Amino acid sequence: MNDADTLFERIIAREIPADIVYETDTTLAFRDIKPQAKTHVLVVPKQRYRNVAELAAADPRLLADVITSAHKVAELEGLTENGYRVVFNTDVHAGQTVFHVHAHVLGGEQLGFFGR
Ligand code: IU
Repeated sequence: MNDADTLFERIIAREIPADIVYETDTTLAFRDIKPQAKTHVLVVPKQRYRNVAELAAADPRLLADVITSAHKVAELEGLTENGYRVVFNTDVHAGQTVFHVHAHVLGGEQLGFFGR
């Protein structure tokens, strides 16, 4: 990975503040600064991969950690009774803007369908 650092490395390093809701040895979860649902938390692996496909290919256990942390966040945020959504935007058409893989955990209200 030789792109410039993203903001997420600086959040992981505690160089810039974030509203952190959960942390493990390998992952960090913090609230999205521009929430798209009543509850909107991002889960990132502390090690940087550009997107979920690169993470899956390089370290499937770490991808499992991200998903497990996403579910833990859902529990902590009270989302498991009515359900929640996990999204990985991947590259341009999906609108990925931060190239440090992150799972969006969305819920807390009825979500609409999505696409175009
Ligand atoms: P995307 O999947 O790359 O499109 O999502 C990036 C998200 O990161 C987006 O929802 C931003 O609001 C969010 N975000 C943030 O929470 N804190 C930041 O410092 C930055 C982006 I930069």
